[in-house]
Amino acid sequence: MGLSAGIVGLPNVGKTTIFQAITLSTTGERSNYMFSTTEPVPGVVTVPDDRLPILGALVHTKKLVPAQMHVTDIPGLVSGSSSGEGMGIGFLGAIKESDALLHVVRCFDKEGVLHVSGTVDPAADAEIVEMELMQADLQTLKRSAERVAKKARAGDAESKLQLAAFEKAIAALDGGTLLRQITFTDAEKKLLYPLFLLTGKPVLFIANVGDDDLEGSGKHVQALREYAKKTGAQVSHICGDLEAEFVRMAEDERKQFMQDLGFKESGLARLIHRAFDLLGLQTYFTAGEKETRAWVIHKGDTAPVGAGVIHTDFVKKFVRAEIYRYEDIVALKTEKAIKDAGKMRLEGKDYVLQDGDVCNFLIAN
Ligand SMILES: Nc1nc2c(ncn2[C@@H]2O[C@H](COP(=O)(O)OP(=O)(O)OP(=O)(O)O)[C@@H](O)[C@H]2O)c(=O)[nH]1
Ligand SMILES: [Mg+2]
Repeated sequence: MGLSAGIVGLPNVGKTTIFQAITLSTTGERSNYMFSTTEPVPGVVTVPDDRLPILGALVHTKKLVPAQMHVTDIPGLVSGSSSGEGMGIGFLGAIKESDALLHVVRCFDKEGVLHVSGTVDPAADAEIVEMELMQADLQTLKRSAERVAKKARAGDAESKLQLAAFEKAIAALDGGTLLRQITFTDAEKKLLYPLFLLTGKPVLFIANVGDDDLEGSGKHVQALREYAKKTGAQVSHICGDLEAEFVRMAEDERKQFMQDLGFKESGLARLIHRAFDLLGLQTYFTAGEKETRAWVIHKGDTAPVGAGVIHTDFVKKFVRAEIYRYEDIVALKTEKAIKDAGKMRLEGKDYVLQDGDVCNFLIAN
């Protein structure tokens, strides 16, 4: 499954810095002037999971394949972007199909780094960007409403339903409410889905903190947390500059450095885990000598749906699954011991997969 997220925010707040940190790359232009990113840049994030190498070692695997997530770094948004200021909003098309938005907000004070409105004000800064996203959604909705209005007036039932859903969304946005704060019926959601509206997507605010607030407890992060709470979003903090440094270090050096700083997990791992929570995702594994791999699915997915992530055909051709728990192999060491202990389960098509299940799917030919 192609889990994806778009990175948004004001110019010069550290979007590209964080993009590089989480994709462990040096792709893209990172610099201290506004609009250094001029077009969308795609990247791949490897989802960190401490369990994968442990599981791989226990089954004597040749290859570890972690789960991946796609991210796109885009140019900064400013007040008026939706009417052509700055770089405009044409580039938003590149993130319209994202499952979530990562909204980077500057929470570091540093005189040398220019701020688009002069002062660091996380709540106001976040709001500026969200207003532009609202304008972008309004433009999309109004265009779509116009398109269906004629048929709706002529009595076409489907068009009437579409128009009603679009108008409900337009009214919300006109009243200053983000679409993620509105409750839509399943039928309305279905009608709105093809419009890929941005403010309806789940948002994880990334508080880009300075090295003087690695805990994320300073006033800027606090202000952002309040804003997020008010608007139905979540916050994770990360020090972009520091994490971008980690990327250049060898693994041992990085571990030592993190230990010295008292980090239990890297900002990257914390961020990904928050994104997983936000999107209702979880991980199951397949484990064998050839390959041991982490797969990302939604909480509540049944075994055939989970198998479908490996190959779409598997949903239909699913027969049953042999499943054991990651904790069981850690405790018992071998699959044989798991079987002997009666902990290898056979599950059918109604089984709901759990985070940390190790699965072997039996598929019909
Ligand atoms: N002190 C400090 N500076 C940072 C941090 N993150 C980014 N910066 C600096 O902020 C400036 C802008 O960083 P970028 O990552 O290019 O910002 P951006 O949001 O991608 O900017 P645009 O693409 O122009 O919108 C650079 O000079 C970075 O070194 C941070 O955590 N702390
Ligand atoms: Mg950039």
